Amino acid sequence: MKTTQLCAIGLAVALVGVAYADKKTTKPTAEDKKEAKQEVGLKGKTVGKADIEAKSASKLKGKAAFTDDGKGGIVVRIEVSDAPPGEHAVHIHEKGDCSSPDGKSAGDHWNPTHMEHGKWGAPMDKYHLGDIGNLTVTPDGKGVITLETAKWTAGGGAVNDVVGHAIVVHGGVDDFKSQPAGNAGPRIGCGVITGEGVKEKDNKAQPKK
Ligand SMILES: [Cu+2]
Repeated sequence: MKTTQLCAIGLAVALVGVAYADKKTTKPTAEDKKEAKQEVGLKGKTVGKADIEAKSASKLKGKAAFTDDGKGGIVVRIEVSDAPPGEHAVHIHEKGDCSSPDGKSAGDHWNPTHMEHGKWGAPMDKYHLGDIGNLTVTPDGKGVITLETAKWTAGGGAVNDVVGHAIVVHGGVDDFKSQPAGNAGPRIGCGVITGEGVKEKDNKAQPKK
């Protein structure tokens, strides 16, 4: 009897401990955030961002930050949580419209260079400027993907301006081959890219031709 009681108390203490530890890890401190930013070289000023919302009945949440890399390029860091573990295609899609429940309102891939779909960095530039790649989500439902490139601009209205388009996270993996979009399955997350530090009248999330 006594042993049973002791066990029960021990279990209760352990459970409280686990709950506490969980709570601690889900709330990153300012220090953690600073470290994460330095880790991927996001020291420059923020030039764009997107809040990624759940689509196709997923529970996904996420955000994207575009920052100046100080070398004439842009770094994007996209992070998701409450996502299904595994690999998920991430693209920039043409229209800055995430209004439909299936995310299809964001249209096709953003492809200002009129190339075929492919893997970022493929020879002869045979990929879309929105072909970011596959993001790996760990069993805790979290994942991060980063990309640094001089092929994008943000906020100036150039043909390669990411602002006004949408980040889309897919349920499946991008095979980097199938046309026009890598056979990546349903759209489980979508977020319109808005400019930071650009004039408000230029900052509307409108589809570009
Ligand atoms: Cu896509």
